[in-house]
Amino acid sequence: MNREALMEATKSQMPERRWKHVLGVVDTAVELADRFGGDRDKAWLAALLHDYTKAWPIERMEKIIREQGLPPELLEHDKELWHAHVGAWVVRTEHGIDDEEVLDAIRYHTSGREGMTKLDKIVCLADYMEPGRDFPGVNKIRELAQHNLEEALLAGFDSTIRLLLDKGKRIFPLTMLARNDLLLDVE
Ligand code: DGI
Ligand code: FE
Ligand code: FE
Ligand code: FE
Repeated sequence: MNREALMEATKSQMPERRWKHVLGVVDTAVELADRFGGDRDKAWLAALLHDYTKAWPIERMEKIIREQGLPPELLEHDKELWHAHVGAWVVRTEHGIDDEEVLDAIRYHTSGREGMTKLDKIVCLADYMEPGRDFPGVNKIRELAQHNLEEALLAGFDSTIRLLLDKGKRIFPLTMLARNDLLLDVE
């Protein structure tokens, strides 16, 4: 499938507002790949597909998690986490995406994980700081991202963890592992 067709297929999964976000993440991820020596083609592809199932009905995602052997503990955490794992499964199944690095970057773009690859970091950070994003601390993240991939991403996870604490929500263990791991990198 060529780039245009894959873009059309992705656009058709979501409302216009979400598609704008995806295009922002694509541009930002490619920019970050150039800045930090990442693979810009993989960054483009992973960013395009990162929110593929974000707008899908919860029941449709739950069914895939249960029936396709995705981590069952996802079901005990915020539903916001589901689309990342489900998305990786769907783009492999529906579009034959078989680049494991790209699939991992999609799969871990929300939670992060221990030992994030450069591509994981680029996609996750681009998701935090694309031009359409607006939340407390986003400008600080953009500033840090001028020079340091890890410091910027750490600031992103810190803001998410604070938000989850404030809302009294559970924190997915991979997010804590990702955050602790990044902290070792920046010290
Ligand atoms: O899909 P997007 O909205 O573009 O962004 P995302 O995939 O990074 O989802 C972020 C949301 O997930 C954010 O509102 C916080 C929520 N969330 C819920 N539980 C967790 C979590 N995010 C992380 N990193 N870890 C969690 O445990
Ligand atoms: Fe997402
Ligand atoms: Fe994210
Ligand atoms: Fe996103």
